Amino acid sequence: MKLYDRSGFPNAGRIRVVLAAKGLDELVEFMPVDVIGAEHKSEAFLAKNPSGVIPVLELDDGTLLSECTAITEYLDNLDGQPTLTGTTARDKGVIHMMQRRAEAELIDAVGHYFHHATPGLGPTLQAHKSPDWAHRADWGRREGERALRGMRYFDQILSGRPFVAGESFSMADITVFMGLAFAEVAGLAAPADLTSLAKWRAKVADIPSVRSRSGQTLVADDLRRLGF
Ligand SMILES: N[C@@H](CCC(=O)N[C@@H](CS)C(=O)NCC(=O)O)C(=O)O
Repeated sequence: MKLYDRSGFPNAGRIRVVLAAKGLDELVEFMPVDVIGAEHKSEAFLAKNPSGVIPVLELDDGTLLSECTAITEYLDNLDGQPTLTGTTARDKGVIHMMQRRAEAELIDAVGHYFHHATPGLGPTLQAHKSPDWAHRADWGRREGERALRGMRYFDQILSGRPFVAGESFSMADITVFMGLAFAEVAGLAAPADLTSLAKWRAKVADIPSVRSRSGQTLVADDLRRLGF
């Protein structure tokens, strides 16, 4: 399998945690994509994923999988023993519901804020992002507010259960965890009064598959090179 991604990016990080959790690193060839140079907006990359985002998993038979949820389902079910996506109909339903909320209300909202209300990843990529800057910047700021509301929602959820989708660590926890790390880099740190969220975050940071990726600092190295 080939994984088109870039170390340190939040959605790429979601799949790298999944690979660690499932012990699959050795089956994967990592194919770095120059996101800052907008390689993922090139014709060659758009042929792999028309949405123009990483990560993309290319299977040995040439099948192309994009979208972290789809990639996670594939990787988690490869050995017939899913641990991150649920085993019962009920658990699968709840995990997918929370995964979608973690995307829409947190990690994607942070991404929209970062790319449209801040200089994002610099001018080469911004040319693909904000052709109508003023309108987009306003939308981006509202997405930032949405992400902060999302954090408050997950804090409330985590005040009543150990993990985002219930009793067990799942792909929804990985998404919220990466969403919070991305938010911090984008300047949207979680408010200090969200104590359930903070306790859960410290617990998740210590789960071996998550801890094993902690050296791959989220976006930070690339941002430093851009002068942030
Ligand atoms: N819904 C997508 C989101 C992927 C995504 O936003 N990836 C980011 C990297 S963390 C990206 O490629 N950003 C570049 C861009 O938006 O141009 C997924 O689940 O894979």
